[in-house]
Amino acid sequence: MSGRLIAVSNRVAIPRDGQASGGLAVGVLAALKEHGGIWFGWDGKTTDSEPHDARVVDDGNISYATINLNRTEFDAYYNGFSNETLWPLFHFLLGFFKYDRHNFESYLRVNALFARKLKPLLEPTDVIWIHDYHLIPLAAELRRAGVTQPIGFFLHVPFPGYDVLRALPVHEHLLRCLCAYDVVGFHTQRDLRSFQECIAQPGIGGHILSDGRIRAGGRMFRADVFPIGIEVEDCGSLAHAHRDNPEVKLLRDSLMGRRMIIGVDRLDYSKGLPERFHAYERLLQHYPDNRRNVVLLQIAPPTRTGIRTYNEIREELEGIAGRINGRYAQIDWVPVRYLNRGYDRGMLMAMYREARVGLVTPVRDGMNLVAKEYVAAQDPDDPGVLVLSTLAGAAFELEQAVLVNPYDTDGVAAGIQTALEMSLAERRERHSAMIATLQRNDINAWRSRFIEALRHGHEGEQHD
Ligand code: GDG
Repeated sequence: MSGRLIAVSNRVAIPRDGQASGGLAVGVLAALKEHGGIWFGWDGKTTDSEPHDARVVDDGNISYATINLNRTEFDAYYNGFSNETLWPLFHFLLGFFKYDRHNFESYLRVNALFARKLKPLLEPTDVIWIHDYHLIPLAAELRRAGVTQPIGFFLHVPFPGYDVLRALPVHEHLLRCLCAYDVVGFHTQRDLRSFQECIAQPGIGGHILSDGRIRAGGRMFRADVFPIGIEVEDCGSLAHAHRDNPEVKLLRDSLMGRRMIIGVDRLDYSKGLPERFHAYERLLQHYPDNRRNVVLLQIAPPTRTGIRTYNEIREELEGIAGRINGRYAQIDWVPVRYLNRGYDRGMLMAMYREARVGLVTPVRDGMNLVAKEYVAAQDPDDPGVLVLSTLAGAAFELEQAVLVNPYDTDGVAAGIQTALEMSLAERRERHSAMIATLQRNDINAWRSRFIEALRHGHEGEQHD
């Protein structure tokens, strides 16, 4: 069976000339190029009136179909239910979790709107691939509208165990929505096991069959693990190509031989940034030889600025960085360089390569692509060391990183010290093992496996 691919995500990343895209966009675009199809989603704009029908822009065999959203509805669907309810819940961070049933109703209405605007664009042989927690009810809405094509869902964030999920008053509703898919994909075995645990609860009554398929809600579907990867060679070559970019040179010169530790994260509480800054301070306290000799470069572009918690974490970090610099800085050395902005992808890769340590310490993360990009961007002859949180999905694959628990301030400080002291032979050995893992499971393997599962899963069986 072959047909077009219809990718759906909250935002559509339309490629812009001369700008390298990263992460999910690369995988989705490569899949769309191979199969032809549509990328459908929100255009990033809001209106005070009724949203318009999908506007379609064609580029070769790919069409970008976008809609706008009503401002009030968007606020409740995106800032409210998606990011103040589901995001903290799925990251096990109940201290940040809020629930408001009006936001949930908007979430359902926006999903119904997506279904209404997408349906007229569909052809009978299409397969539909829906991305992430913003759109969990979309398949159920499409089914209600009579769509019978294969529909897959990939969750980019972790899936919590039942004892966490049940904090959400409407958890059973969402679990039933997930049963409307043909394939549900997660980053790790752990997420899959949590999902199976939730689906098997009496309120849903799902049965896990011996071949891993699930029977629930009068349907049969597959849930499986598809760990997202990266374009490994591309990271390395971008890093190399941007080596002499004037800003990269400026960075290199400014280090004056000091060793750099790099962190790159959206400014989000799940990324463990305050904990990381505290651990770096502990490093300077407990291993004083590092004073004057290391620099922490933290790049943290702001996101979700419509949500108060995100502005609070920004202020908190500025406070901690200021305190560390106030306590330790000397006339010619500032220990923390905290940059609250984003950089071009090539420049980012080159900065990864300049860093002796990649510090990736989320308190919870679905996968974490920065960890993988950092490894791929290194010079294989003189690679830096990845210090990685055990609570990131990437830790299940990158076993040769220095693994740390982000809540253990002394442990992270010790992990950074281990990385800084590591011999060249050991750095090379760990790096080449991790590169082999990344190559085996790159971004193309991820999207091919998912689409294969989606097409295949739909051929044999349907309803039980
Ligand atoms: C979600 C899940 C999962 C960051 N700063 C800049 C920049 N970035 C790029 C990185 C990387 C991407 O953004 C971030 O990806 P992560 O995976 O680290 O984190 P999330 O954004 O939270 O992504 C996560 C992912 O989905 C994929 O499934 O791994 O667990 O939370 O590619 O390089 N890119 C540029 N400038 C920046 O300043 N150009």
